[in-house]
Amino acid sequence: MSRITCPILRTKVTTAEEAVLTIGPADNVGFSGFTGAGYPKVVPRALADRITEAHRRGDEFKIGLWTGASTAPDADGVLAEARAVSTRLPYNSDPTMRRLINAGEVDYVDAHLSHSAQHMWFGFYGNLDVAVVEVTAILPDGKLVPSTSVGNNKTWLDHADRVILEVNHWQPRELEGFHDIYYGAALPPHRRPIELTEPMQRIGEPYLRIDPAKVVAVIETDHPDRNAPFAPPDETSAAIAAHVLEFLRHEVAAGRMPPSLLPIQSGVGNVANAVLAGLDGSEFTDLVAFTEVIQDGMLDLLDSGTLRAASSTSFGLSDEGVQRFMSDIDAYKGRILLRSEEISNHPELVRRLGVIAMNGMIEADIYGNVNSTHIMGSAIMNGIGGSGDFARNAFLNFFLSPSTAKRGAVSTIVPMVSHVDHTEHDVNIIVTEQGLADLRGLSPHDRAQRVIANCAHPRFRDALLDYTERAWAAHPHARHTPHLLGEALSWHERYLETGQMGT
Ligand code: 0RQ
Repeated sequence: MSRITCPILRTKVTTAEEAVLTIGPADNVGFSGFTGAGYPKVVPRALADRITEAHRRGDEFKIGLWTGASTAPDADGVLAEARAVSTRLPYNSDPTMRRLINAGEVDYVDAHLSHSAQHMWFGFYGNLDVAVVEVTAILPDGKLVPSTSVGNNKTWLDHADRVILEVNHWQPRELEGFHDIYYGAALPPHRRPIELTEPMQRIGEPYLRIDPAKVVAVIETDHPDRNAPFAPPDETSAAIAAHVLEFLRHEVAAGRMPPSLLPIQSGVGNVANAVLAGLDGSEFTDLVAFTEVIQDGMLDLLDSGTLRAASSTSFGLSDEGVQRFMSDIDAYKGRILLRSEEISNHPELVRRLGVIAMNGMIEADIYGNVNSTHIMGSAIMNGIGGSGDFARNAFLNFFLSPSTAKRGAVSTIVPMVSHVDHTEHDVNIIVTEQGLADLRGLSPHDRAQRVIANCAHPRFRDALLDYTERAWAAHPHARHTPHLLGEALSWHERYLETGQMGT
């Protein structure tokens, strides 16, 4: 059964090699894709080949590459290898692309994901020349059934001059009905409230709209998403999860949230997955997620009934997770809703719903500032992603990390973070395997004591206390967040020089 039943768009079926001829040097290209789901599978390789060929002839050819979030080695990876990208936004986790960004060869705009669409609408990024969007099917009236992520697809399709569609037969046709695409956004000063008051409320339509006249090519593919495996929770991530759970129980007992909690958001990675696994074995039931990624841990929660339903913008599953989802896809319908990322991460909605945000971090400092993005202050890891959208507007936010990194050489609790993504004003709870620091309502003095006592690894605790006490003593007239400015980042410098933060 054909997946392309729109007569006009049927006539545009072609090959990836033909399609990429419509992409020119210096074009800005908007890809679908978010956490390895729903990205275009064949155009990136064909484009990389075309650009490699142009480079061989001595021609200049680079594109600006915009996405929903991370893609995969066969999208970001092949284009990075071909040196085909001049600018990249708003989030990347591909190691080859990361290397080029850190080498200064690719300009990277690391934006809050909820901002990326509106920054495009405002004109901050320039013109979008081409959108390359994976879909599950094209309906007779030209409407598009989205695939396993929505991300920025609506914005790219609305604003691009030209559109290339990849219709992926690998994606289950039954995905129709899993999406809610909101078409009510307006620019200031004409903005209206977004009328979403329940996490699973539908406020849009199940399909993406497209002007068929803009479609320059339609390609049929049959390729899997990235589907990265998850490590089973180890002792450290299980300990972090246990602290989070104990704290949630404490909050319910204190009457600050109902027994079924408030909508949960969980970031990417193994620690976040371990927290979800912890919830699965717990007494909590009837939870709901208002999040941006559905990873395996969330499927487990949906299967066991711990989670009633999940609103997201994307999947981010392992192979095993995909098999599980596909084999019982009808049972998930109505319990999973995929939205555009400007809605899944919308500050207005996160604040209204009272989301509990749980995200990884690279390091936190004694006063509670959090670095989510940069290694030793300079090298980008992935990007801020949705962590700021959720954390700043959440009812409660957690930042999670082992207390050490690099096989114990690095303390993730430091005197001063080497880059700030989430300021002390935004950060509620810091958790390591050592324990949990609830910073709500505390002064910087008390925050420092609590972070060091509860979260720092014992090997670094005395040095952190010593630093804090000396900073306090050195500034009799500046005792709000006192620092020893010459020493505050010396732990990072020492690591760069010796491979160890400790003395
Ligand atoms: O590097 O593999 O080269 O050794 O950082 O660290 O421990 O594997 O942790 O996968 O949970 O990622 C913050 C990066 C944590 C992630 C971050 C090194 C460490 C390793 C990764 P190696 P781990 P995780 C939803 C929300 C921002 C976006 C976000 C992230 C690598 O959670 O990208 O939250 N968050 N989005 O060795 C030096 C330190 C270090 C360190 C870790 N202090 N110093 N190296 N590492 N801490 C998703 C989206 O928005 C799409």
